[in-house]
Amino acid sequence: MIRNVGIKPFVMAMLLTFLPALATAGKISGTVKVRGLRTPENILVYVSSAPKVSVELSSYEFVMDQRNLTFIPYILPIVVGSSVRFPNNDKVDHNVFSLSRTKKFNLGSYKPGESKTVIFDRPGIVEVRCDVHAEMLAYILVLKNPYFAITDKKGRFEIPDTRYLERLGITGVKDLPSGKYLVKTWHQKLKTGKQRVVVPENGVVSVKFALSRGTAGVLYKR
Ligand SMILES: [Cu+2]
Repeated sequence: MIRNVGIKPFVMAMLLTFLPALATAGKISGTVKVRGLRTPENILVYVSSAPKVSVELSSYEFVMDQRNLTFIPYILPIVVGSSVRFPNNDKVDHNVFSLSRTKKFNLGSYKPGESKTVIFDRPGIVEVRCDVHAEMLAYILVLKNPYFAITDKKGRFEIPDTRYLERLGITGVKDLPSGKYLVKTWHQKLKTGKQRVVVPENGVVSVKFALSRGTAGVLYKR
C-alpha cells in the first residue's frame, strides 16, 4: 500500500510530462497566388522564429552551380552557418561575387571544372552576381532555422520541406511543435506576405497567401 501511493503520482507526472511532448507536432502547408508574375514558383515561405532543432545544420554544404551562363538554383535557401560551393560547370570562366550586407565576397575569376566555397555566417539575403556576365543573378537566402520551403510550379509548399532537406542529407528535422508561428514570404519582386498560424497538436495547418508585385522586404529585422 505504502509503495503504491509513492509510485502512482510519479508515474502520472511522467506521463503528463512526456506523452504530449511526443505527439504534439505538425506541419504548415499551403499555396501562394501571385498577381503580376508569370508563375507562383520559387517563392520562399519561412517561419520567422522556431524552437531550436537538435540537428547540427551549420556543417552542411549547399551547392550553387554555374551552367550555361546561369546560376542554378536561382533561389537557394540555406541555414545560417552552412557553406555554399560554387562549382564552375560551364565552358567559360566566371567570377562569382556579392556586395550584399549579409555577406560580401569576391571569388575572383576561375576556370571550368574549378570550385570555390563560401561560409554564410549571418542571416539575411545575399544577391549573387558574376563580374564577367552582367546577366547572371541569383539569391542565397540565409535562414535562422530549417523551417522553410520554396514554392513549386503551382505555388504549393510544405514546412518542414523534408524532401528538400533529405536530398541535401539533412535528416532529423522534425515537424514543428504545436503552437503559434509567424509565417512570411520572400521573393525579389513581391511585397512580403505575413500570416500568423497555429500549428495543431497533430496534423497540418493550411495557409493561403495572395501576393502582389512591389518592393521586397528583408528576411529579419536587425
Ligand atoms: Cu559568369
